[in-house]
Amino acid sequence: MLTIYSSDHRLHHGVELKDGVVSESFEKPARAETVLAQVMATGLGDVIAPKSYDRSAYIGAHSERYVEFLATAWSEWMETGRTCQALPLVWPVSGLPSHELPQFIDGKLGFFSMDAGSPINAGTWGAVCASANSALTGADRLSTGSRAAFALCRPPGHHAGREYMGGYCYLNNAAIAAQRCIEQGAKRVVVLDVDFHHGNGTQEIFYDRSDVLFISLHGDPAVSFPYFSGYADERGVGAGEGFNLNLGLPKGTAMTEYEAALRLAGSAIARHAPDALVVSLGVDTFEHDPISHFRLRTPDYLRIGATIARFGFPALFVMEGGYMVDEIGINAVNVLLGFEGKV
Ligand code: SP5
Ligand code: ZN
Repeated sequence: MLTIYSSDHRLHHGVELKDGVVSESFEKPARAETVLAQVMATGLGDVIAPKSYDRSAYIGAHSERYVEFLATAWSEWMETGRTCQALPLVWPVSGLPSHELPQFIDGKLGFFSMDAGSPINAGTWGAVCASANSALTGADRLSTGSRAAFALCRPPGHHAGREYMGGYCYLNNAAIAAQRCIEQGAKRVVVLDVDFHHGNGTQEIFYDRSDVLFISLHGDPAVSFPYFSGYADERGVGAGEGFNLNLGLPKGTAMTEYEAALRLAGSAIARHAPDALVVSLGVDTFEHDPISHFRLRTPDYLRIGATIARFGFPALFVMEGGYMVDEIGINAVNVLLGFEGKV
């Protein structure tokens, strides 16, 4: 299986508010390095750099003004004389009267975010573009007949909505790839999200569409980030009604229950009969993940990959979360090896 990877991910090294203190984010460069090292060590296949894409390739999943904000936020932040990373601190929640776009960067940061998990610094936009371009390059491989590809994206993308960043995400790589598949001729696409967290951004982007079916397996939002989406009654709207499937799972979920949910996903995928399957591949479902609470073990990831292969559709794997850096490589690549039948 081909891997698409850019060392430009290193340009982004974010901070995170943890227990009242700003410190290094769980979402750090070593994550992608560890996955790449495991791709090489297992001989998964060739590794190539992403192609370049025009910004217009991100529109469709995102609004133009949001992409413009991401591209210019750091320079606007610096113009105010600050050199620390830019973090939002105020949000237009439903009880506040104005949802107009502010002119000042502090207001814009809140307007275009869902949380303070996506800091912006000098290298963020460069890394974000390389990440999205990796997913686009993978989508183009599928469109030209490949059975599978792995976009080793960093930063991740599935929490990013049409007009907001959050949860370590900026551009929604999986949604951008799914949209690219449609634009390149796919009639139907499925995005299957196996990251521990609900893929709220991907859900939002395709919520009113019947061509892209979104399925997410995740920690019950009553007790898990992102808390405000991921429930079973979120089934899509308008033409998209019935094309969104949320499978929330309780704390402590292990492989037996996880596989049952994956089989349910498989039935829904078969009914949709997609031309391409985009897998939002997070391995924060791991038993030792520092921010999650499922109990999947390293060999379980081989079975997840084998199960996805049995669905029988061309698959683009897009890297999302996974924060146990020592094991993120073996767990992520196990899914890919399982898919390839190399078990
Ligand atoms: C892509 C992805 O997996 N994003 C996840 C974003 C999660 N953000 C919330 C992190 C909360 C961390 N809580 C720390 C608890 C440590 N015991
Ligand atoms: Zn996650």
